Amino acid sequence: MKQFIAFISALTIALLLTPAAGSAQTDPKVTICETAEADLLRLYVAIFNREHDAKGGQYWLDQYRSGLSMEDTAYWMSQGSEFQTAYKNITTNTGYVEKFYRNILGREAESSGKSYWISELDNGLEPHLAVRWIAQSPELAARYPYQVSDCTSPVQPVASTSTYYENCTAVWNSLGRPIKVSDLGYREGLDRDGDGVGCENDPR
Ligand SMILES: [Ca+2]
Repeated sequence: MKQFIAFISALTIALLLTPAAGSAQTDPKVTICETAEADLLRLYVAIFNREHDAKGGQYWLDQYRSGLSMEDTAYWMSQGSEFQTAYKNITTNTGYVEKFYRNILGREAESSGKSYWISELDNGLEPHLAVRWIAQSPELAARYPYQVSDCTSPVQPVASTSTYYENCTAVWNSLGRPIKVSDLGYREGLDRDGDGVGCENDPR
């Protein structure tokens, strides 16, 4: 029954989390009380490829505080449409790892990390658990240094890494060129063929 309720909740939140076009991608209106909750917000970044909004962030914090493990949280987050859509065309473990690095860490995988995670997946690690552990890397913590507060002060957004381009027109207006995987604001939605370069053509 508990699993069923969690499933229904995940479906609900998957609908809630579908971002409206042009909506702000960062909202600080949640509070965190322990380092694990900062990890949870970074897991949110890793799964959804964006920072939390108030509703989504609070929902998953509530689930976690109700006893859902970080592993189960990663699982149920990954059942949402955003994760499923982002990875639906992936057919190999190499493909997963390359995309995890781009989406989560915003860069291409170095060879040692790439071969490590491929072998973990080859040995049966489920993709959502790879995301769960990559989300705990010091590298992601440095990009999203959410501060544990007194449980009442909102988490501050990470302005320097929250660059968001609604579409290719916004990319070209800002950069004057295509957006690369190493650029802040790169996301899969801007790079349909997934080659690491988005908005190849100036749409203006
Ligand atoms: Ca492309």
